[in-house]
Amino acid sequence: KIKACIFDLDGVIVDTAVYHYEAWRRLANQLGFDFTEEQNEQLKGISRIESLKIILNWGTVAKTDEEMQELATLKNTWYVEMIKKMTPSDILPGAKEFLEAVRANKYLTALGSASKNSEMILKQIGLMHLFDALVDGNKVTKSKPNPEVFLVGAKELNVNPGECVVFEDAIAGVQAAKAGNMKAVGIGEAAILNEADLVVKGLFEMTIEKLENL
Ligand code: B16
Ligand code: MG
Repeated sequence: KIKACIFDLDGVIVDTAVYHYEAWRRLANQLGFDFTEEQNEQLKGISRIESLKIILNWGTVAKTDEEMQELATLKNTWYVEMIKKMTPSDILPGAKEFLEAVRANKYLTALGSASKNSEMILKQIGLMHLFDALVDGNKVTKSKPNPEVFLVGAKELNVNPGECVVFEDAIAGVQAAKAGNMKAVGIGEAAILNEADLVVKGLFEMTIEKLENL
């Protein structure tokens, strides 16, 4: 029986991918190359430092670990400037309504995000109060598809992994949920998120009935 819902942040509750792309692109441009929106898709759900490594590889730019830390921090400074301007109008369609519905039906809720900026984002969009637990890049070390972020979420909610449903837009995130023995609802295209138990276009398509039938 399902007892808890664990939500990814970027791509499920808000579309911060556009801000990540703008900030990473600015960094790449500064290093003398560019990358496409299509390439940016591959960075979804991937941690900050792993993303940087992938981007540097695209530009065939080599940096030391120390330089990489500096570049990641610089990108984050630009990214934070952008997310500081976020408001509740940035919440993706149906996200707030579905969170409220699951809570009204006595399910527990947790955030399971790779982002180290998740608290600031949730505060900006005014959704902090709808989560019983917050697990993000500050609490875990292993990137999705490793299930760590979701397993810690289940632990904080005091439920078994088999009692959790994960909502994810990234392939690596769906794989993480399945690796953790959880149900996975993919947010996006069924052809891409084919490992999920159910795929919807957005949380606006989710209902308590669909949740109970998983
Ligand atoms: P930060 P999610 C992920 O969020 C993003 O999809 C990914 O593009 C980003 O690199 C990662 O967070 C880390 O974010 O730089 O803010 O720590 O989808 O796991 O909510
Ligand atoms: Mg995501």
